[in-house]
Amino acid sequence: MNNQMKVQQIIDSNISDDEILFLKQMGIEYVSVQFSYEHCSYDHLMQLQERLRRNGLTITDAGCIKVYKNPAIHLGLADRDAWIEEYNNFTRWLGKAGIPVNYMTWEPNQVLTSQFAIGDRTRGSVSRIVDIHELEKLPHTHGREYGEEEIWANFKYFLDAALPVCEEANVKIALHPNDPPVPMLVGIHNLIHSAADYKRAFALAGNSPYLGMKLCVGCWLEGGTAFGNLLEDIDYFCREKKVLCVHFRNVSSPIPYFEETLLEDGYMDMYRVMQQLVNAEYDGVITVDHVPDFVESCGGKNAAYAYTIGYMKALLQCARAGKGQREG
Ligand SMILES: [Mn+2]
Repeated sequence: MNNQMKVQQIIDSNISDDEILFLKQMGIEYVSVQFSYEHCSYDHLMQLQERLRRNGLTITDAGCIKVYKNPAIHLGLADRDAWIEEYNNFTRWLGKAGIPVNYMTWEPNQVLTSQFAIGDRTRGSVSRIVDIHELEKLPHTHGREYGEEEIWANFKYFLDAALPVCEEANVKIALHPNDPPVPMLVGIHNLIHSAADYKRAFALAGNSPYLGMKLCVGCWLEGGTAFGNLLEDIDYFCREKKVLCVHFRNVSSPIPYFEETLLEDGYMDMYRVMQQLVNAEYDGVITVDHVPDFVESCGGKNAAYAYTIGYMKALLQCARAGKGQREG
């Protein structure tokens, strides 16, 4: 792979031939694969990789959501060792297939959302809307409160079991922030809700090169200054070689309330974000994260992806031109 930023798209493991062609038509060459649990096997991974390869697509990273967003691992439930073993097996398969990155997001309840609806800033599209004050009213999801120290102890337990396998397989873990990034919701402390939490996680891993991040611009913007300083953090974590993937997304404002918007409609100037990534010589993958739903009879979600990917690719080309880089 070349040493410039690579535009990637997230796909499901059950991707159709038409969807593969759609990616090719948009000029996508790199993919991130979300494996459904029934596809979670070495044979399926190899079959999919071969099928994608024939169509000019390279898998740069992959994960199985049921395994990496797993309450037993995150909360230290009775069957966590069995689930960590499943996680480690997935790491081993990725290693054998030459895919260098597995995922982790410490979200036993997955991404929390108030509603998917047309908002004030979504131009008539249904999009994700979060009102932290509403989410704060939700009851505990796992019977009791899981506090900060307990969650970090569970994370350490996971690292101790997973990192040696990562080293052996030469596969890194890309840790995504908690979304939305606030200290606690539904009775569970959120492991990663700030740039400082990332530094704590990396220190806990003994600064192993096998623990890195999915730098989710959307989460950084949701959290605002409580999360960190996005532009400075991009520079810092890129130079530390901790950024394994970038999620490119804009929101209307920082919490307590935000709507996911078109890239040009949120409160951040996404060109500055792209310039900062180019200036920091980030050479990994960059991917469109969530997109609003465009009207169904005009292409729906696919139209929204095509629009957003095109916008992101144009920003990348402009930022490279500004730096005197050529299209790579
Ligand atoms: Mn993200």
